[in-house]
Amino acid sequence: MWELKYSILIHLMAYPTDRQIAKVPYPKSNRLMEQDLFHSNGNPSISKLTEHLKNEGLLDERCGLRLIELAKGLFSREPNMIAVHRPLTIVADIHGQFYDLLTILAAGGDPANTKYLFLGDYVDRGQFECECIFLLFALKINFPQNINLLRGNHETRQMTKAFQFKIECKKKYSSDIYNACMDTFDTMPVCALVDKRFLCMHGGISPDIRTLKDIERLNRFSETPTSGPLCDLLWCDPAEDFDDVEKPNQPNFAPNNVRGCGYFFSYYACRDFLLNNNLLGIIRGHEVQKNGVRFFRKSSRTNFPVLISLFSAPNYCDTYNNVAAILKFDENKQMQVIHIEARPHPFVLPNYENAFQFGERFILYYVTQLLLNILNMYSPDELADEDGRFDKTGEELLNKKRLIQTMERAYADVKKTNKIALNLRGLTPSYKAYKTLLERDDVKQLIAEAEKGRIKNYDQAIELDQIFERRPGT
Ligand SMILES: [Mn+2]
Repeated sequence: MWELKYSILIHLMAYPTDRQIAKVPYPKSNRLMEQDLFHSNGNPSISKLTEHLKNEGLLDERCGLRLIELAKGLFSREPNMIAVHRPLTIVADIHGQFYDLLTILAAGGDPANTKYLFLGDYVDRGQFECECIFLLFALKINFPQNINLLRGNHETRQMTKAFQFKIECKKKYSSDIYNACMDTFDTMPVCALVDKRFLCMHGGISPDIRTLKDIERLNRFSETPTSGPLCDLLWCDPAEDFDDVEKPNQPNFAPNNVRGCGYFFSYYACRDFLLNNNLLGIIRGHEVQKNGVRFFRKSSRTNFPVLISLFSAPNYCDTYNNVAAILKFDENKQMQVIHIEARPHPFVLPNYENAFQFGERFILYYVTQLLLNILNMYSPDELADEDGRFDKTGEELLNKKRLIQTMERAYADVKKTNKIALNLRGLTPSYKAYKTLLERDDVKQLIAEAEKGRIKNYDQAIELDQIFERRPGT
């Protein structure tokens, strides 16, 4: 009896009735338990998981770890280059945009009877990275033949630490969940061969990879190195003048100074690689596209684009205003582009802070402002002296005022950080990474723009965001 009353009390405390926006549902407060998620056959329930995650619910720690471990077992047994066949839906970068991933799965076909190939970059930038990982891993466990997940350049310790997957794991779960994810990322395959005609990877081709055998020979089971073929597959980009084949002296491979590692590859590098390996085209992700997809120059031999660049995160970083795309290959060798529009998602403060942590910086600033305004009602003479005589209390007040002035300057800075973080939305990585970047001229420009207001269009976003597309520390 007593217990029942107590639980009603908790219930009333947890759910106040006078909410500002009553139609917004409460996040799920219970953690999804192992026995509730997993069927008796050992597979997780996709519908239960999706419903729970969609409502911002978290998983019980053991439940999360079991999903990650089961997926790891499956990836570990796959070759470096997995063979996939039509019909097939190809999806590129997701970047923690869980609510858009749900749109993608609805548009791409039911995973129970549709083959999928994902080109990597499931985490970082967006704010629902754990949700993406749990759902994708659960799909892999249920339909291992249908769900193919390649590794992207963000599925590494270095990137998740500089961006925010590590922070998200620790805020929502624990270091154990983070470390288990990292060990699992180490096991993910890096390439896929579609119908023996299309080679797919996250970044691009490498000067160190001449044949498909070279891919099969790689040892992929480690943190992605900072150079070499494994790094290149995940990091390379097509050259800016890829389609301009008339341009003289184009190198096949040039160091990628935008990313700080990997290469820019040319049309000829791509064409030669395809020719040598009897392939029709390369399909890759890694770079945002305004309309979700870019078809590069066609080969005169095949009349088919040698390279297709795909991007599946709409309104990337809540800032780019881009439309995303997925590719559907049907039985009849037809390729269909499906565009994906961004959909609204729950609001999350930068670095997953709660309103009190975030608001504290504003409050500290306004409190010091208030105190200063009171002290400013008196001149320094008035504070230090009384009737022309030296006064100890006045001297102390003057010292306090100096201290508050220093505090006010510091709090003005952190208040500015708040404002910039809100204006930049998904563009800024963690505060920590952002602080070390503060001194750079291009970053100062970014911040000056962000102070003026929110980044509004695609061109502005892509220009300002370029610094964050680099490998950290390069
Ligand atoms: Mn990428």
